[in-house]
Amino acid sequence: MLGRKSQVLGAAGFIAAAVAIPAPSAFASATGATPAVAAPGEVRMWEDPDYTGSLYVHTTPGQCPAEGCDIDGWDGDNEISSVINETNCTVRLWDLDGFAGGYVDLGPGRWGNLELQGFDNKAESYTFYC
Ligand SMILES: [Ca+2]
Ligand SMILES: [Ca+2]
Repeated sequence: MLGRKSQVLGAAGFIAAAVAIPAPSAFASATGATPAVAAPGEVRMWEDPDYTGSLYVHTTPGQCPAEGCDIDGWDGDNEISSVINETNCTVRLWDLDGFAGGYVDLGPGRWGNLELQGFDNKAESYTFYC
């Protein structure tokens, strides 16, 4: 497991180092950053504020059982910092796996810094309420 994480970080570092920096916007796209958008009906959750870093969650309510979905323990638990909710549902982020512990409800819209909701780097699972 440790090796996998190191490989990911290593690849990202190599790309960043190899790219010339003509302009900030070009730099962002050249590093393979995902666009800070979600398609209608989707929820996306990123590692860092302002929809940057790794895109850890990319889902729709239809892909989630009624009780909720897990955030991967290696790629996302306690790391989510920004969310775009392009559904008509509320997505409840849970502090713990298994839809337990404290939570925050995010209605439709853009949530660029979960620190403002007191929920930065906390979510481990989530449930849709539609
Ligand atoms: Ca984070
Ligand atoms: Ca989890």
